[in-house]
Amino acid sequence: MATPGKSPENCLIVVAAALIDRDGRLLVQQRPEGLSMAGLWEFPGGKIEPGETPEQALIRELGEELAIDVDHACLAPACFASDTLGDRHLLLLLYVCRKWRGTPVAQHASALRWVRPVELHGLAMPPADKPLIGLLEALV
Ligand code: 9L3
Ligand code: MG
Repeated sequence: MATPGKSPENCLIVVAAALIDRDGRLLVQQRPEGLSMAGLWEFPGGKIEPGETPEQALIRELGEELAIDVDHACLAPACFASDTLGDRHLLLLLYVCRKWRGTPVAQHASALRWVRPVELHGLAMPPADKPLIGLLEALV
């Protein structure tokens, strides 16, 4: 039986992208003041809105957050991780993307950084993003 406050609807699905440039560096952005987890470095992305597929949501988020244009075919599902937010569960779905149009410019984040996978260990990241570092090191 479902426990109040612990139903599947309480699972928030968030999509994010590991943008990888030609030198094998990854893009992370710093969450701005006023948002939860302010100051932490995350893979860009966000919540899926009603009616969106995960890929549509990620393409929209990358346009809104970085002003880049990504084709659906350039998003490769890579790995996932989870976190607990109060009485909610967060499921983070990470896609790898090596091709986009435009140059990423922070639209909401307080800063962007291109880093080598090994450098991610030295950044303060949201709990859901941390387990993805090792997987990305193997992948890049
Ligand atoms: N979150 C964690 N890692 C990420 C992203 C994009 C998001 N790479 C978490 C932070 C918030 C929640 O997901 O708790 C929703 O994100 P947002 O809509 O506040 O960006
Ligand atoms: Mg976001």
